[in-house]
Amino acid sequence: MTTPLRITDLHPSDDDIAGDVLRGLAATPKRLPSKYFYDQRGSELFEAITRQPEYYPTRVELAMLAEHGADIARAAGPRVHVVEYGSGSGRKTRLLLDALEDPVAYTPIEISRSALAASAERLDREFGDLEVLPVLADFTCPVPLPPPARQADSALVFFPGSTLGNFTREESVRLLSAMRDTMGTNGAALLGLDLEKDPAIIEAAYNDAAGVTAEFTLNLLHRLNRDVGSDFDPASFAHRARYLRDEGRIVTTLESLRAQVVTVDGRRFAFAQGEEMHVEQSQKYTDARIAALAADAGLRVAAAWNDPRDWFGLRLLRP
Ligand code: AVI
Repeated sequence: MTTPLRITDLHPSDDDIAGDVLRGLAATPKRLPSKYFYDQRGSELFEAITRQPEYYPTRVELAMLAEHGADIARAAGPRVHVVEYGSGSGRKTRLLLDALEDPVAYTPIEISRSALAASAERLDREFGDLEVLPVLADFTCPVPLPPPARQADSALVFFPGSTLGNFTREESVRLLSAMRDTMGTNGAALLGLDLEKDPAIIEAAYNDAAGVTAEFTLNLLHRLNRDVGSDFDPASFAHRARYLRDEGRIVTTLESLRAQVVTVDGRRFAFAQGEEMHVEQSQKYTDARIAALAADAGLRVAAAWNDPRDWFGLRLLRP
């Protein structure tokens, strides 16, 4: 029998879901935080989104990690301690770890204990020689890294999937600054970022024909009904995802299909017919936008890779 991996618990504070929902519904326009998409069903639906023909980011990024692995490894340097922000399916991590020269340790940082344990155990099984040091923490704050048994030359933060795009600009700068503190002065961060392109391609990616993204968005209401006792009627809301060209971002809303009242924790919130509640943004990037964001966090772009169509980019940021 294998011994379970030891998790370093930095005691992240629990989400105040009810408080966040009440504050969001009291705002004008109404909004709900996109981080609450990812309950178990939401995570499964997101995995299904990544397999839709219209949702190109995952496919393109996986191909890039396979294609540019040797260059990324050269730019990152040998004997790195890989620190992944969040834990996905592990497909991208596997490609990165396979490409790197003699990686010393792998630390996934996650706020969900079950997601953290699952991803750490999977990678531990697959990479027998690699030390896996999972940390239960909120990665939007600097995280003291557990020291590997074998000394690493540097830390490499890995944040794929263009997940940075789901944060506001202000939050992104804060997150990148926290990353800079976590990686140390000779560390780096490898980010996957979705690039600006033909708006029709982007809009299709967030409005797949099979309706998986719509189901993912509406699952938020089912999740809130279960976890905060709200009485949203998911059938009375519709998924809308629009690309705002001037801002280079997809904004996803839930549109109320009729005039209705939703009750949360004894408080009543009226929705007009056609009223849209903001639930997610997905920023798309240009080189100028990436450089400015990095600079605001005390980082610079040290290496860059794009796919042949310039749809998706990998960027290595250093202090
Ligand atoms: C996780 N995140 C980067 C995805 C995105 O593309 O913004 C979430 C998503 N929402 C709808 N489709 C995918």
